[in-house]
Amino acid sequence: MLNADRIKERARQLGADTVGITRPAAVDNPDRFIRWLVKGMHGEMTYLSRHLETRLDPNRILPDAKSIIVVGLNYFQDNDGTISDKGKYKVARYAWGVDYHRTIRKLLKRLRQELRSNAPDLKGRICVDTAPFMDKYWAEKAGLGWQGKHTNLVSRQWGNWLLLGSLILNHEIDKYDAPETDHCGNCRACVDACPTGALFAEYNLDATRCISYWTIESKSEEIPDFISINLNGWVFGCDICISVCPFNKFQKPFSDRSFAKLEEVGLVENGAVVTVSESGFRENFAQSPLSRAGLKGIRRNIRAAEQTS
Ligand code: B12
Ligand code: SF4
Ligand code: SF4
Repeated sequence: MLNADRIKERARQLGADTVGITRPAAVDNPDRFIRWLVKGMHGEMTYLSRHLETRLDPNRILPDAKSIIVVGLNYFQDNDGTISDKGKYKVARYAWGVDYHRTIRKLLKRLRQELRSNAPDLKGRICVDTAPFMDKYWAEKAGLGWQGKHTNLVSRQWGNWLLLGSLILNHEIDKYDAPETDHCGNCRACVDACPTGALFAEYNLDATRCISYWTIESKSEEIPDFISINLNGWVFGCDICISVCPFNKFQKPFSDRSFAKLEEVGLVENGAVVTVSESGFRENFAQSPLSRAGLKGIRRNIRAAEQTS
């Protein structure tokens, strides 16, 4: 049987800041997710409605799944780096460095490879956003934190700055972690701080009202007025609800260098990116999460932020 302590130690050596292990099972309260979809709160993110049964049961991702190892990587950094923090426009922190999908996938691939060398029949599926898998839900089950009222995972050790990835295995592990409990209490700082009302109720987010959705995911030609007037400089993602959380008193700077702010991010913060060519953008931002919106999307967002600045 695989040894939990050894797995955790190795995952930490490979770059994880926090690790937990849980058993797979069907997701509790699947109705919440289904209701959210039925109400159309996913907007253009139609991929969320595909493979619904798989998203609600990891055994459909890996038949005979026995364990889920969840890692969290801390990406926090202050605005005091060498690169401009006086830009006109704001980029969400998770997008300052190299795309975390690559970093976390690489870590989990290495871990899987090492586990396989001791257990040749081991099968493992890696999930970092791309699989139909609920990253925050499983991270809570594995004890990394809890889903706060802004719906993201909050950690008592790291605050709100963890990015998540999971490895589903067909092997038992000798110890499983207890889920973390909710520590939000009476606080509702995140809900009150959301400028667009996207957090329309505690633990409920309507993506179609969220700045992060409009500036990253939407392919719409223009940003609607009810979002533009609230951008306040945000042109890629939004960190408002996760920044105001009191559990950020535990935040500390990242240790994985891939999260260090890339110089190109300055081009977006000062607006100079609008003059860059398509090929220049592709080249400069190839490793960056900003490539998800594309140059067209970033220009659209800057136009919208400009209108109201
Ligand atoms: C789609 C998506 C988005 C969408 C929708 C966000 C959302 N909250 O669902 C948009 C584009 C808006 C978005 C934004 C962001 N995202 Co995003 N996103 C995802 C993605 C791909 C899927 C999430 C999902 O399934 N949403 C569907 C909804 C229905 O699920 P849910 O939030 O779990 O909702 C549940 C709760 O509300 C709960 N619920 C309802 N009522 C109640 C009541 C109680 C009491 C409780 C406890 C729960 C509860 O039930 C719902 C259904 O299960 C995940 C990766 C993944 N595959 O999991 C990353 C992910 C959630 N995103 C991430 C990040 C970093 C962000 C941003 C911070 C980026 C930014 N700075 O702009 C913002 C945060 C905005 C916010 N407040 O959530 C990280 C979060 C890490 C963390 N620490 O939690 C993830 C996990 C990616 C990763 N692998 O690290 N994202
Ligand atoms: S990311 Fe911004 S717009 Fe979206 S819920 Fe949080 S505060 Fe509101
Ligand atoms: S700001 Fe308050 S309510 Fe929101 S997640 Fe943090 S502790 Fe919970």
